[in-house]
Amino acid sequence: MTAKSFSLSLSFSLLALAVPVAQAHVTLETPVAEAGAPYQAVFRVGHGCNKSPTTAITVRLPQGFVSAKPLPRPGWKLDATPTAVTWTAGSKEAALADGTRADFVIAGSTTRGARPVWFKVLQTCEQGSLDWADVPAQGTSTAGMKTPAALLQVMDARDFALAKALPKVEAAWVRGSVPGQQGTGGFMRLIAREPLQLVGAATPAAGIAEIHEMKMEGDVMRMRAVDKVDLVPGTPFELKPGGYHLMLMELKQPLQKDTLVPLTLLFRNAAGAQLKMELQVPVSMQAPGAPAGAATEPHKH
Ligand SMILES: [Cu+2]
Repeated sequence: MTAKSFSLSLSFSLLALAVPVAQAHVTLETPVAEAGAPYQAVFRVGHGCNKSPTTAITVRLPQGFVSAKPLPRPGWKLDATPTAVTWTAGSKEAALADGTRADFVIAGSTTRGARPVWFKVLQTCEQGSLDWADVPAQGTSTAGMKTPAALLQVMDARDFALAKALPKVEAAWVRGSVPGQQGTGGFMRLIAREPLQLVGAATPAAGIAEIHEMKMEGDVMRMRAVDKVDLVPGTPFELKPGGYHLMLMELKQPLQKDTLVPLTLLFRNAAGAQLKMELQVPVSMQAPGAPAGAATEPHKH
């Protein structure tokens, strides 16, 4: 077998991985795991309940995740039963202010067999609570759900190896659009773990999704479609207004602020295998973390 035919046979392997990006949700730091292997569940909490500080986190332990050993958190009380783990802030000072990112960790193992495992997480705040417990009737898309459970994709060894190759996604957003607007942009930071190429994008929200590059040529800003961009391991690649971006055209309807848009990214690895990553990207009028009211360049096509 020649090297070429080897890479061709690999090019048909396709992996879909859903990665939630919405910042307000309770998510798993690493949403993929190998079946029948140790897995450290790191629950990431970044927001309170409507700005109210978080005072307790309860994780219901799902089937498919065993030998759970929660890690204590300084200043918080830990209660563990065979079915749930609760951390409770020991004082007002220990409570998590809205916008403070914190991790709650449970070491354990996955059981055998590839499947989605949903962790339901109750977030209790000084005022109110949020129960991150919505699970789709089928599939793994949490699009449109207000309080989705945290999803862990448990996969066999081969798929897991591919999934680990997918880049990390940070600060993803799609710019909202108004009625009649044909196109908009998608932005994020991609951090590759191994050499990869971003080779395409797709979304049910738009007829066409392309990778675009924006560049000054003399005094003129020009935009053109590119068929691939190289991602260098460890070097953040920015898709941002005024630079490389995802262009969504033939929008099927206006994209409303604070909704989620399903977005699929296609990558190719060094062996020629195609990897597919499915994201739920928040719609916003500005980059996440930008000061309120900060003017970002309108995306013109
Ligand atoms: Cu564009």
